[in-house]
Amino acid sequence: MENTCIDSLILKLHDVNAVKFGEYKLKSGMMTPIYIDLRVLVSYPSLMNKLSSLIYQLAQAEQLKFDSVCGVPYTALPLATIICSRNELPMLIRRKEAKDYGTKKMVEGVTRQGDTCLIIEDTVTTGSSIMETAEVLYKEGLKVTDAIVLMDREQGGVAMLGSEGIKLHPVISMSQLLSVLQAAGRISPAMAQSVRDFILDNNTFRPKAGNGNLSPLAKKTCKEQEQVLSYGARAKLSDIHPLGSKLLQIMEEKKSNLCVAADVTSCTELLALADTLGPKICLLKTHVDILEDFTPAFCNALKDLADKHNFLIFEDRKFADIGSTVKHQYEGGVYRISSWAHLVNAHAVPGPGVAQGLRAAGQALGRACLLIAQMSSQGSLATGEYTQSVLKMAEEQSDFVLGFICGSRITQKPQFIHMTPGVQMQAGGDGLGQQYTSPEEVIATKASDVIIVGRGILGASNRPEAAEAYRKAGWEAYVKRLAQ
Ligand code: 5BU
Repeated sequence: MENTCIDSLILKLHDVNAVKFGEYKLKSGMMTPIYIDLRVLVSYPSLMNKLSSLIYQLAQAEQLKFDSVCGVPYTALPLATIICSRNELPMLIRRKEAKDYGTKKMVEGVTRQGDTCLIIEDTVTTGSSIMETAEVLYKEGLKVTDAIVLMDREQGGVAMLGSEGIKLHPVISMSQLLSVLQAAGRISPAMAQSVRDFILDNNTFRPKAGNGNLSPLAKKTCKEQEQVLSYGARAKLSDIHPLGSKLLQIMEEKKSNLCVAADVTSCTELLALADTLGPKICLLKTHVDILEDFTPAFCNALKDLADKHNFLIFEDRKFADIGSTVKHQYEGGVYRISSWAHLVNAHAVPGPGVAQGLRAAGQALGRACLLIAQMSSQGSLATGEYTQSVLKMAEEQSDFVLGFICGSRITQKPQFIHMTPGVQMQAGGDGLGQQYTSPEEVIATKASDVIIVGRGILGASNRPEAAEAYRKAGWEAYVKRLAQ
């Protein structure tokens, strides 16, 4: 393909405002300094024809083999139509919504089991729109091996689709677009650099969680992608939540990334545990609803111990309702959780309203929450796309969400704190779905920040000794990761 031809088309795309620079919000909620909107193309037929030709030329140059072509609705639909009409290729149309009468088909056109369909897309960021279309085609018994995209934003789409067995062929890359516009004096070098920085910082591809949902980010990936900062350095970040900063300071000072899961059923035992293990932990996690003798006085006593030993309290309440209800559950009822727990956690299933409801009660008190991005239990449904959506939700509400419950680091943004349950020195499970990973694996390999340990310590004959062993193992793994 002639580069000069692509260069002039890039300038034309800029002329018709299909490429814009400024502050824009993407479908994912992410803010971007560059916006690519190819929907305007339908108003420029000659440009549309040229771009369609380029797409088809690329399919030929790459010697792609396919039986039909499907454009991702809606923007790529007319592109696919032009390509199919000009080259007399069978086309398929993917419906966005099934008809509520007649055949209820999701794909229009003739589909034959085992045929290969080439997907055409206008712009790719994460690759998820192509994946959605591929999944609809798979259900019809079709194969998808390749996809062509007009504009690749270079934010992880190629890698994500590659991991799903689809090779993505971009006609125009973000790097090429920026160099051409900069060379033509359409954008300043500073603007081009700020977009490049944005693209580098916002690579959306994470390797999929695998068996048991808590599979590691490969060591290499962690080291390549992450700028490993110490807990102390992260505590001083300008965009960190104040409570996150406090927790990281405590971790640094006490040389502890250990959170004890104080799963006992008596207040007296819990308070005794908090007093003896207090010096070794950064965080104490409670399940207040398993206490058989709960009284409001218990909360005050626990708060005093948190002050005495400098740890934070995390009530593992796992809120999962609409905003209005979780607000009541958080600040009211018998437990009045917001009055004593520094941190709580929530499932993202209800949508952003769950964090909004918690924020409404907790923000004025300086509280914060963690979102559950993955779970340690076998067969958990919190994986893949769900985990990615949790990450986006946290990014949009980082004034109240300071991190995640997860199996391995899900974002390289250092302001988010990652906490991992299901930790014991010995691998294995508890016979009820819990799956255990070692402190070393969780911190050094999976690049999480905090180990949450319950029965590994509670079940030991000498709890303080066991807590010290976990503190030491977690800290040594952190030091090892910093040195990697
Ligand atoms: P264990 O005794 O170390 O297995 O206790 C783990 C604690 O963490 C326990 O309180 C659970 O309720 C909690 N937990 C978990 O195990 N897995 C998860 O995914 C989440 C919480 Br979220």
